Amino acid sequence: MRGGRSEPDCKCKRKTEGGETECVMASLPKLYCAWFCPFAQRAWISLLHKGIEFEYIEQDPYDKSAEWLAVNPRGLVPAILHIGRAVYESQVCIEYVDEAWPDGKSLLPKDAYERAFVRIWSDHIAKKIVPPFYAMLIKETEQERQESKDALINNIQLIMNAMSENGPFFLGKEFGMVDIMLAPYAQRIPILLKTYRGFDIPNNEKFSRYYQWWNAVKEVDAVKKTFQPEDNLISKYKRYTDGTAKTEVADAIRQGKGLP
Ligand code: GSH
Repeated sequence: MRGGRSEPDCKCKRKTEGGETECVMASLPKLYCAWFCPFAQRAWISLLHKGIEFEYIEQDPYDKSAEWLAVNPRGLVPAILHIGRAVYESQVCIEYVDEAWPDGKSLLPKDAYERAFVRIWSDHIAKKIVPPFYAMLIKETEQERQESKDALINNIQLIMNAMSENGPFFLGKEFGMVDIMLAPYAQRIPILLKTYRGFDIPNNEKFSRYYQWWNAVKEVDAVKKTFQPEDNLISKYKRYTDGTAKTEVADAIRQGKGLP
């Protein structure tokens, strides 16, 4: 168990003045996560950053058991089970966590335009950064990988240009949704793309705002707590580079379809 309480899903009853109540563990939100998954990492960071007590459940997302599909009919991590109802899709999870626990730190700004701005750039990450990241690992020809690399660099430059001028985070002083959306990939680029494709975002004047951003994000407590040993990630992602990955993401990239 990481991140939340370590006790098992407890069904015990306690006597209180008002009568019998269920143990607090039964009512804690549950995060269904997989240690290696960048999408799940977003939900994990959100819960940690908001300071919410939760139960971490390591879920094998490739085991499409009836029990798992009952939590998330799409069979993907992450999912958050809260008050008997499941929320899934990483982007939705970030917004849900922010809205269901409105106290304390906010992951999205209050202003309607700024919220829209955050969603526009979250969408950019989902559609323009995540696909070329995976394509660089999965595509078999040098030419396809080069095209993905060009797209990745270009689309990182676009988001970098949209970052607040003084930073360090996307919107400025507050860490939030766009930072959470991008962090798992910013973490994996210098580990996975460097190891398997000899690529990293150039650390030069042109990308200085990107590195200012990443140097701040990787020091945020909630982000740091989700980091896994680099060697474990490298081993886990090998299957993407040798054609053996049987995942929905790998299938979508191979078939040139949108990601799940
Ligand atoms: N759009 C989903 C999200 O943003 O939450 C994607 C989640 C996703 O693809 N998760 C992967 C998964 O559950 C693990 S990294 N894969 C199961 C499978 O491919 O069968």
